[in-house]
Amino acid sequence: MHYTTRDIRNVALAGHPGAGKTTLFEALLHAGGVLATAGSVERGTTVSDSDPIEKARGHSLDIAIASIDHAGGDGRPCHLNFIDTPGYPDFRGPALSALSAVETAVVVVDADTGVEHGTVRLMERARERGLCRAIVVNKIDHEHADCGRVLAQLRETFGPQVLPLNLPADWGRRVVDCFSGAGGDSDLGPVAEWHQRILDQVVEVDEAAMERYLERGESGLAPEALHDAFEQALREGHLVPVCFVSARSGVGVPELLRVASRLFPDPTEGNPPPLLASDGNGGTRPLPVRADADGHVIADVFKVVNDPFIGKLGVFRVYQGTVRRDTPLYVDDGKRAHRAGHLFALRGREHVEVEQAVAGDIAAVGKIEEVHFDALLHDSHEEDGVRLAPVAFPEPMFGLAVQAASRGQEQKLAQALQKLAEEDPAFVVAHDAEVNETVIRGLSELHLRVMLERLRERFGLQVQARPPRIAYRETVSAVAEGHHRHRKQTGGAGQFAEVFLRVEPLPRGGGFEFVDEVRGGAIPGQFIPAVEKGVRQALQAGAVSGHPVQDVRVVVHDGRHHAVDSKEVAFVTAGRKAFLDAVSRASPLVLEPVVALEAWAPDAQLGDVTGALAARRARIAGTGGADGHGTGAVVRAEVPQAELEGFAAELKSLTAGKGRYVLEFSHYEPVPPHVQQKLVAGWKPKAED
Ligand SMILES: Nc1nc2c(ncn2[C@@H]2O[C@H](COP(=O)(O)OP(=O)(O)O)[C@@H](O)[C@H]2O)c(=O)[nH]1
Ligand SMILES: [Mg+2]
Repeated sequence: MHYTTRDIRNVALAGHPGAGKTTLFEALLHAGGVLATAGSVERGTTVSDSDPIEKARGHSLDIAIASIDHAGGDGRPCHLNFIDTPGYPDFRGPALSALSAVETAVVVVDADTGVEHGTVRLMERARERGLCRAIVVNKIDHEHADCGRVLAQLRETFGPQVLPLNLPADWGRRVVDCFSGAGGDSDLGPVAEWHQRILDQVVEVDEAAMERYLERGESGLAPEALHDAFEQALREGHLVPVCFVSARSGVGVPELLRVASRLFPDPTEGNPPPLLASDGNGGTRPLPVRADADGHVIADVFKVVNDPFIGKLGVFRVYQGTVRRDTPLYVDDGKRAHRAGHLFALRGREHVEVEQAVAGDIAAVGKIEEVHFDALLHDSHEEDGVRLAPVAFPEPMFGLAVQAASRGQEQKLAQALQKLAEEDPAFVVAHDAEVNETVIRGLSELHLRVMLERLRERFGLQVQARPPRIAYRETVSAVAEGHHRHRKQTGGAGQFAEVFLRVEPLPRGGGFEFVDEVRGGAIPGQFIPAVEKGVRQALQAGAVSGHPVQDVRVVVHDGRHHAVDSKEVAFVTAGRKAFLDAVSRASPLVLEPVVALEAWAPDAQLGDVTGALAARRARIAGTGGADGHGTGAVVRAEVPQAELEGFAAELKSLTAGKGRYVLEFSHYEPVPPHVQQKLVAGWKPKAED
């Protein structure tokens, strides 16, 4: 079917785990004629949860994309790209990247459990990203569903701009339109009342429409004027429409599809994408882009898939222009253009070859090695330096040091880890050169466990894993002077250098500054870099406990040299030792990484979990019955990373396996004195001259 930019809708399904996103995705594909029958999560037959590990676990770990071609309003075609996202915060890397590729986020809420912490978190992330938001209340067939209560709760939580487009009727056996229609009764009272409310809300954004509406009532509103006001209200968050469905029985699903085609924004109607261009001075400026199919190509890769048959696929969203098979594509600021050759539309794990992707569409391209998550694809050097504003991903802190279980597989392991890291922006692989150790980091123990399962499943690799070293740092907490005179006589030529310097603490995150205040050539200019080099050596190797020193300023202010014996190497040594001397007087501190942790546990075990965290030097930031329906409470805490060893197992045993947690980097903080003593005593600096 031929479609244009105006016919496209990009919609991400987001929400708390278990709300029914994957089931709804399946039901939409069925209602849209893509699937003859809808699969089920329980039987492992859905398009979205098609990965063997997802099937085994019964929930989504990654995003899935599929499109539906559907007759929209007025006989126009409609091309809907739906993205199903995982709800668990452990897998929020891929979920957040999906939000950067769509105009509309549909937050799915369970009619039984109501608003949950995942609901609130994702509504917030979608708002931050400038997306149009809609809410789908799912499971209206559920025996405990209480649609009236859930709607009230949604309006209480997110504001009175949350208003239904349709209403459940006959106790969830059908839905009635309350936006275009005004007659009849529903499970939530007379349809006319809700109709009035949503119309009032929509016309509020448009003064002219408002006036006509007040004068002549609804008949004063031309359909186009109402449509435009509706889009504006969505864009501004002045309206968050609600639809009711049962993904399981299919009630309300065709209606939702119709709402998406008729009322969700097309790529020209959503808020403009946050594209940035370089301003020529190392900074960036906003780049206004229109979803114009005839413009230069600007597309952003928001997902990388390593397909066993096709190889590496870059899934991209086109913001401007049209990508054809023979379009030359530059990746970021690369010099050489690539020809796509083949373009694909996605349906879960399957790919269908397509001719082109117009502005606003989502498609995939294979066989371009340079493609990576967040790569910008463009067809002209004029767009060099353009980027999509980065998504604020959490910095992963749950680490494991890994090693191939059998010898000779190191190379294969490195490549496999590289591939996994490409697919998930919250999974990183680092090499700790000092101890020659490969460290993987993710958001939780579960996150990494799934990655290890993937290594086994997809690459046939077994690994040994253990906790990695803690990335301690050192700093100083006072200003102090340091001095060193280096003199060495070996046979004929000697070495001489003398350095006076001062160290000063910088605020946390201040890094390192080096200042030259030497007057009158006491240290000749050409030797200053040597002094800095020596200081940097000590910075790297550590001064008191063997960990890199940070957040210090070093001011070199005096010294002495010798016309013949002063050499670069002499000043390197003098600089290093003067620095160590200064640090030893500057009340040095060992810093440790502190993580922000969020743990979920059944209400009854909340106290035990809080206690277990407190015993690990945690500062509890807050606790709460997160969803208020007895399905779990949440604890937020700041905990030194070093104290978290074994916490996964402890949480599991305290909560009979029901507890979960995720963590991300928060900040560095001094260790308690007894820990510092231990770390300092345990360090043996390498013997040096
Ligand atoms: N009763 C009922 N159960 C549903 C409905 N939609 C989903 N479920 C069930 O809710 C559970 C979670 O569904 P799933 O689609 O995996 O949720 P997700 O985590 O949001 O993707 C599964 O057991 C589904 O069968 C519905 O409309 N009605
Ligand atoms: Mg799911």
